[in-house]
Amino acid sequence: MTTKEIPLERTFLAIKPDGVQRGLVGEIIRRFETKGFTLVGLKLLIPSQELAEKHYAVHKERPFFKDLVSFITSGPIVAMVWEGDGVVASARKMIGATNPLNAEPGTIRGDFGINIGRNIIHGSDAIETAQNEISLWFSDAELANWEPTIKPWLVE
Ligand code: IDP
Repeated sequence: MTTKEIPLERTFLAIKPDGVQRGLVGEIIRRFETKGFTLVGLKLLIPSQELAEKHYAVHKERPFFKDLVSFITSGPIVAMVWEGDGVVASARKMIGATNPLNAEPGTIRGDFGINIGRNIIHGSDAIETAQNEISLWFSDAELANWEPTIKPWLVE
């Protein structure tokens, strides 16, 4: 069986320090794996101040910026790149609304969070943002170009 050619799309996801501390790493990875997306990059790191400030640069003028950067650099995070058709928008749906109190049950934030400053996971909000975030967090050598053997059973 062969699969039709579908343009590959990638997104950047990061399990924030609260998600790691609460032991949610396995649960979160499981959700994206069982959905059918492909993991192409994965590392655990404590982000530097510089990296965190670059990542959240768009929020520089917001009142919560300082606390956000200080939180994101406070402990290990799990940085990931996932691949699959429509993965950027689909991952955002699976993550849920920014404020976990508004996030639907069944989403990661809806199932595991109660506070906007502790919302467990980051996901790129658009294809272009994803491309920028992936190159900010990962070198080309850290990304694996591979195709799961199960693909014909996932994609027509
Ligand atoms: P997103 O993570 O759902 O894309 P953004 O609006 O891009 O949401 O905000 C980035 C992050 O900044 C959020 O995930 C959250 O951690 C934090 N944040 C956003 N708004 C607030 C706020 O009003 N108070 C505290 N933290 C906030």
